[in-house]
Amino acid sequence: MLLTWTPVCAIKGGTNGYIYVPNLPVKTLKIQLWCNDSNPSRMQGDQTGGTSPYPNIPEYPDGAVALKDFYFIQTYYGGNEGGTTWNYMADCVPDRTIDLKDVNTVQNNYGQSGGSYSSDLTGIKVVFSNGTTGYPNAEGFVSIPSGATYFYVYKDNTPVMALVYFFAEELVTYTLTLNVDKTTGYIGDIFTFSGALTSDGVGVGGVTATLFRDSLSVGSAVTASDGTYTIPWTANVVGTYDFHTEAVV
Ligand SMILES: [Ca+2]
Ligand SMILES: [Ca+2]
Repeated sequence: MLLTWTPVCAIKGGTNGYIYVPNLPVKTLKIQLWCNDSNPSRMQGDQTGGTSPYPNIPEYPDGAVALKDFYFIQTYYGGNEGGTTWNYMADCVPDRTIDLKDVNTVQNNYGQSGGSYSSDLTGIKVVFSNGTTGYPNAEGFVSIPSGATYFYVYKDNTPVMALVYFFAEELVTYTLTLNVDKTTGYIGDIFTFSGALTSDGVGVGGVTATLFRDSLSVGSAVTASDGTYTIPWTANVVGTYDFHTEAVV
């Protein structure tokens, strides 16, 4: 589901980890890459040349600061966020304006190549201007707290230069609960498992919840409109088991 989202814009941060929240209705960010080069500052200004995963934002770093990068930034020279000639990816020293600082950065790093980036988000966190810390989910998404105007990206508490995409969509967090009417019984007894699938506290109906006894599927039910489900299980084995439910939304 998330993979079908189209980003509104992208920003490649500074070596101090700083990135501002665009002055746009964005709700979610995605950490795409971070620079794991031994000298990350030499890759500041590497804004384009690579193959972008999103056609509407063709700029993507390629590990080299070359003519393409220079011309790209030069095209937007003098622009300010919200102006007619503006491109977030050209703001390589992120500060909502494309001025000499951006151009000089590309010039200083011009000719650097072989830079490396990582998409391994282990240890990556985002600290927002309001003090909230966000941790990327498996796909790299982090909710932007309302009112946050900027953030810093860290890897194991060290600031990193990251490429971040911004989305208008809100990140939805699903919760699946499980209860049981009793925890002991005899062969032939019916144990009634129940719970609810919710998204940010609201029930999600029409989704199949599957009950597992250890790793074995032993029953399923479709959630009602309020997200609740009930799965009976008739004890047919002796022993102590762990039960859990799973749902694919
Ligand atoms: Ca480049
Ligand atoms: Ca700038």
